[in-house]
Amino acid sequence: DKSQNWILIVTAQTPTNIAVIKYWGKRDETLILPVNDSISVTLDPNHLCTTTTVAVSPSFEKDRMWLNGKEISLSGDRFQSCLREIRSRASDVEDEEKGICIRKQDWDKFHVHIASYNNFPTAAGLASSAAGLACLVFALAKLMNVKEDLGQLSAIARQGSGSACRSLYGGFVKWVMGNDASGSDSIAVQLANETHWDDLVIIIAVVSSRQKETSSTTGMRESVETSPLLHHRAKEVVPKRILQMQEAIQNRDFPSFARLTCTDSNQFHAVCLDTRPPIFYMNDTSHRQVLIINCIEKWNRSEGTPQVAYTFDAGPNAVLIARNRNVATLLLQRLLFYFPPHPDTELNSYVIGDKSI
Ligand code: 2P0
Repeated sequence: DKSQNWILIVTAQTPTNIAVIKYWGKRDETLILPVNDSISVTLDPNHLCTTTTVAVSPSFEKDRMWLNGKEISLSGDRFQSCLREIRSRASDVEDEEKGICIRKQDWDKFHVHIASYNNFPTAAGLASSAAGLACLVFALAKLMNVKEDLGQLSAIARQGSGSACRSLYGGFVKWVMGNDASGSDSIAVQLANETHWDDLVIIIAVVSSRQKETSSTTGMRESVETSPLLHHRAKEVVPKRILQMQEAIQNRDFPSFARLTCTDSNQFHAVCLDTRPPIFYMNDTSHRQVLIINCIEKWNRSEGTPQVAYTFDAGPNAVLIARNRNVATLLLQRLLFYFPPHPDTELNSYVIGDKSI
């Protein structure tokens, strides 16, 4: 049957992002609405990113997805929410040459195939849902000719994974928590684009490639339920910090940026420790993390002004942000001194933002 014989394909690429003011805790688990605003920096797309190809064809019998070449289930609520939200906003798609015409109301009758690849080793413990879900939503939106702007798409990506909403923009991005119960105002906004502060060099030190023991979703649920510090943080601390961070980014004020980034990472881990039972994201390799934190704290004090910021997510890997290329070179030298290359060592460095270092 000739009318079955076409396929429409879209490919998109999305980098991951690193929070400098952390998201930790939801007020609505289904819609993924956070208890506080967060701010992140989106990495250079040449480094840690996801590439996703989505296709539609009348010959596809069901929705299917492959991750790094292996088929995975699409039955989860979060995937289904994203697919449903995108489908409901689809527009007409016509391609006269190929004889393709899909009417807006007919998108429900078509199935999609999705193939997603991460360009970084999944085993390195850096696999992040952020890039993946953002890329999926963006590629599907293009395929189905969704007219919504990036902010509205970010509200859909958010329902796939909270931090994913921030990966739709480059540069510095704020995820506004919003007030509305529907989540329509819980969206990402770009604070500054990728050229605004391009002196910064981000180095990710892979301290351990082990999978984390507590998933972020479970961890933050337990923190919301049991940590008094989380509620104090969300209400009293983060709102002020968000304003200060926005100002630091606007003014490219590295000392303030570094102080806020390090303090917020430490408070996020303090919330984890304040959770019952406590969550130790820095536990299994804590001596290395303490070494890295001490090394940077000492260095920053000895220079009289911060040179490097550190931040740790829900895993042991260190994300280090150097104020410029020269500092990044010195930082790599110091990292290599403390963690000399050895077949047994797990420390590798990914240099983001400047391939030549
Ligand atoms: C962040 N993290 O702001 C924080 C800092 C980890 C520590 O966002 O349940 O994978 O899918 O919304 O987005 C990790 O949480 O959790 C995260 P869900 P997500 O980057």
